[in-house]
Amino acid sequence: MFCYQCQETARNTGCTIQGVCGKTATTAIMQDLLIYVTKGLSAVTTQLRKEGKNVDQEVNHLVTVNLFTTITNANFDDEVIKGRIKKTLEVKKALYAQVEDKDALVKAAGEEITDYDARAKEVGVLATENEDIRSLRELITYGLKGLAAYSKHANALLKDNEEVDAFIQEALAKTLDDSLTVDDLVALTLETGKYGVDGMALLDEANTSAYGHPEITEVDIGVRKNPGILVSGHDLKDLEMLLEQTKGTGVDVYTHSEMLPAHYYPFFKKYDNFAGNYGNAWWKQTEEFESFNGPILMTTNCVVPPRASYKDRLWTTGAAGVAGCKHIDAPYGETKDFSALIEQAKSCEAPQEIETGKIVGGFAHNQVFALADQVVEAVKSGAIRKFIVMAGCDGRQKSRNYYTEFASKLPHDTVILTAGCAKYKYNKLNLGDINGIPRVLDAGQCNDSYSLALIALKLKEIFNLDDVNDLPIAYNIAWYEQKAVIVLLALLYLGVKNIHLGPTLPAFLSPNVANVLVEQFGIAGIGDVDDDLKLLVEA
Ligand code: FS2
Ligand code: SF4
Repeated sequence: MFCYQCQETARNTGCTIQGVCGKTATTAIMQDLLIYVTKGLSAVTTQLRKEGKNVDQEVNHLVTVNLFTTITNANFDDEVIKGRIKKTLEVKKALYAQVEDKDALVKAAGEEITDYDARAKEVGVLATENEDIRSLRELITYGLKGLAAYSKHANALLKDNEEVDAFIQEALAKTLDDSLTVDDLVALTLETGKYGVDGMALLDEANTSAYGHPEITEVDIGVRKNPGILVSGHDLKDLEMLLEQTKGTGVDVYTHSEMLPAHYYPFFKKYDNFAGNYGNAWWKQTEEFESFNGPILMTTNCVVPPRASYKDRLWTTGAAGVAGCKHIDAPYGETKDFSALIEQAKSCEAPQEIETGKIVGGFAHNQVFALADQVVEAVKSGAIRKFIVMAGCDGRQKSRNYYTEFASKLPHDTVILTAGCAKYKYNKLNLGDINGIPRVLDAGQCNDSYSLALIALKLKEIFNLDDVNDLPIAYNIAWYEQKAVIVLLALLYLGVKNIHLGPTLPAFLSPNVANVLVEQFGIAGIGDVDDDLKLLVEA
């Protein structure tokens, strides 16, 4: 196996024996094959569109779920992955027959595969020999994985954007096209960022039209006395179905990690049993799932392969999967039946309290625009000197304590704008407020980085600036998995420069590709906290 798609990749070069994430070599190569056949299918659908034929929505959904399945910490179930490969090959074969100009297609489009193991070993990342082409192909593929995840959440709320799906497939097909040069692929990388913005806008529209606009909310981080179900991952539709089905059962529902922002939506406030947030970012789950005592529903990544002590309480849905854990699913638009999970909860003890108190969030674009006068006044008077965007992901590595230290040492006239699970590094530090504006403004999940971009664009308009980079905003972003890649590409597309990215730069950037990002966009890594504070705050 060879995988270097996430920030925790071994020695910051690549996982080769097994994943630091817990992915086995068998799972890794099956995921490579799933990506390969999905690219082949995408070549077919792209050609069909060129020939003026329609591609069914189910095919678009197959592509996005396939990509999502291979995101870091999403799926550890080989049988599920093999089943997806089989299904994809079948759909591809049927559609291939409809293509008129078969000569226009890459080999993968017409390829039939029977020996999965043998072929899987040949189609991984290292199959591309030129390291710059490989780097760009992977950068694009990872961005598309993130985009597919966001699309999938919108699709669950019955919102689709055919242009985004067509782009995902066209770009996937292009990563198999040997005629494309480094320059072509750099251009395709930026185009991926454009569709990243569209995909996040689609999800924002899907979430806010279903659940209302996030608003300032205090979220309890303690526990109640009833048995509970813990929901993690990013899928709000799953949460809605679970809350509906637990009404009046005496079972409380708590959020974990990236599900925390669900509390900010007006719609979910009507559920009396929606108790609060339990625990921290994804990587602390092995301890926190144990002490939670009740069932846990993983709606997406980030899953850590479970300890035996709570494995029978871990359930998955959607793209998430763990061999040996129960999985509940239903087609988009249909209700998932969580009754077995709820029954299990009733027989469990209430969660063990690990923290008490409250955290505040809900600062997505609509809420911040409502506070615009206050914010603008604070900037004009000098009460707020600078905003620091510290969105992104959290992770296990000790080097990420940098972000806690950075946040705690920020001068008192600065405000952190955040989204994603990166916030757990500083959202319980009680950093205070500036004239009533909290110093940590949490917009929501990683996809709500879109809100941060809208806020920046709004401030640019209010302050009548030509360039978003002239705003008093600095970017110190933490990344871990591939959704952070699409967020990064989206910010680059919007013209944001000088983003600091850490705790390490992606291993999949070859020196030449990293140079392009440095020269064209001023991308930089992180350094010493005190030096970076000077660089980001004083500059
Ligand atoms: Fe965090 Fe994991 Fe959100 Fe990432 S919970 S690193 O999936 O997408 O952020
Ligand atoms: Fe390694 Fe990350 Fe790939 Fe897992 S996802 S195998 S940790 S690079």
